[in-house]
Amino acid sequence: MEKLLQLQKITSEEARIFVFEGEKFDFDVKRIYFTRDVPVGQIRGHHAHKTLQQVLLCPHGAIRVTLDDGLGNKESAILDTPEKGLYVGPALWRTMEWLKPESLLLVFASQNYIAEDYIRDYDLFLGFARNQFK
Ligand code: T46
Repeated sequence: MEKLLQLQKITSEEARIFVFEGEKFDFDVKRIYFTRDVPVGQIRGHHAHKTLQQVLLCPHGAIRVTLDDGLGNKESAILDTPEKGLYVGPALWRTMEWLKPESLLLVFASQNYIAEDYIRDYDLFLGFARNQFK
């Protein structure tokens, strides 16, 4: 379920540059956004998407991402280095816990914001997840 991706690190004079080439995406990126100014300890998410695909990066700080496929499988990954990305496909209930101050969650998404793509009720999500594999 969990798919960690490795960014290329380029160390140049007095800088490190992190690169994630387009062909590593399983989808065309339609939208990029980031979440910041979240207090340590706050847990966001608590939803799934019906179709949205994303790659999550934490270029600064540390964020724990937990994914639940609604079929009994739950996995967590700590994004605590700019070298790691996490692919998150559809039909995964996700939570993101801010572990360090000033942590930044950068999201590359396959489609524009569509409120109807969200499932925010866990019981509805369980039904959705089960139907996916019928
Ligand atoms: C995700 C995780 C990883 C908008 O009006 N437009 C937008 O483009 C977005 C992204 C959000 N919103 C509204 C919808 C909610 O009322 O802003 C509020 C908070 O959004 P959301 O519940 O999506 O926030 P997070 O931090 O729980 O989730 C975010 C992404 O939005 C979501 O797609 O999978 O990061």
